[in-house]
Amino acid sequence: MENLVTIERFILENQPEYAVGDFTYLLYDIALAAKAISAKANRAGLIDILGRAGTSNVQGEQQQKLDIYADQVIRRLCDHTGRLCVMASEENESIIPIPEKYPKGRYVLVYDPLDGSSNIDANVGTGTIFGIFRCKDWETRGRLEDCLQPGRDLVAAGYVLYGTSTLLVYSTGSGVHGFTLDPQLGEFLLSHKAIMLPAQPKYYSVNHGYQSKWSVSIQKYVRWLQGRDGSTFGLSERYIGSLVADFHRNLLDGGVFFYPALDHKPAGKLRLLYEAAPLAFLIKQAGGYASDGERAILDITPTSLHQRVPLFIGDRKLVEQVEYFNRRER
Ligand code: AHM
Ligand code: MG
Repeated sequence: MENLVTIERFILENQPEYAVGDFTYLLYDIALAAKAISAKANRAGLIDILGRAGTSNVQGEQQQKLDIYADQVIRRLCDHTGRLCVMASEENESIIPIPEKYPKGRYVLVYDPLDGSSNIDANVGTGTIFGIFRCKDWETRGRLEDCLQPGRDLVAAGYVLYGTSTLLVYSTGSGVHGFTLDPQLGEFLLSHKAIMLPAQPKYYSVNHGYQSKWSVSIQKYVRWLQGRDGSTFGLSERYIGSLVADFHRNLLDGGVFFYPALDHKPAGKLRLLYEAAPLAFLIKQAGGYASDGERAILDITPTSLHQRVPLFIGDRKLVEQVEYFNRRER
């Protein structure tokens, strides 16, 4: 039997030198939040049934939406620990300050608490995405500027996939590592060490329903991915419509995921801070690349919290090819 390595032990043994203490515990906090969200997500249908059959209407209790629950769990596990100076979440219009009654820490947490939550009712996988920056100014309590940092300044990023099993994947800048939650032990165990993209990509992932809203260069790019117009590829298509699940599959099997600009959504749909930048950090660690179609996602400094960005992410040569098509059409 192989040695079992818990996420706690792995983080402790592999933490970067600067990260002794607070940073390590912050990753534990996120792992704990992931367990709580996973427990709730696994009971999503049941909770609804119990709520309807039981007391919720009579006592006036409202079942919380799972994405609101996920947001609150992360916030409450992280706001009082003295490890953070500020947080920002896709579910909150403004930054989430650390209350004055709690000590202020050195890190900034940005997160999408439950990405793809519209898929829950269909029992399709969802995910949490997170990124960690350093505070810009250690003297003051966190401000908006602390959150508006480019992806290249991330010190860690990761995601949790609530799928057939619950998986936490993260990087602190030295490889991408995955841990599967053993529901009986209640522990995340190392299951995917040092994940690298395979040399041969297999899939491209895009919502074809919007084809009529794509630019000319995206139309050409997709034909190229399909092996038409003289290209040598011929990739298969897979699209779940849940970013973490689509990203994770392509990370293991190789390929490219993209959510381009559309005629009616010129900046695409996905958010730079909570979705694109953390995943761009991870894909770089796995040997890949992420772009907005013209430049590296990691080089874009957000100007607002909920800024959207076109996203092309995965195998480097596939992502660079869309930059080439875009340049040619300009
Ligand atoms: P959300 O943050 O509101 O959950 O939206 C993001 C999700 C992603 O998980 C997924 O890649 C995308 O929306 C799918 O959008 P579409 O249905 O337009 O293809
Ligand atoms: Mg989202």
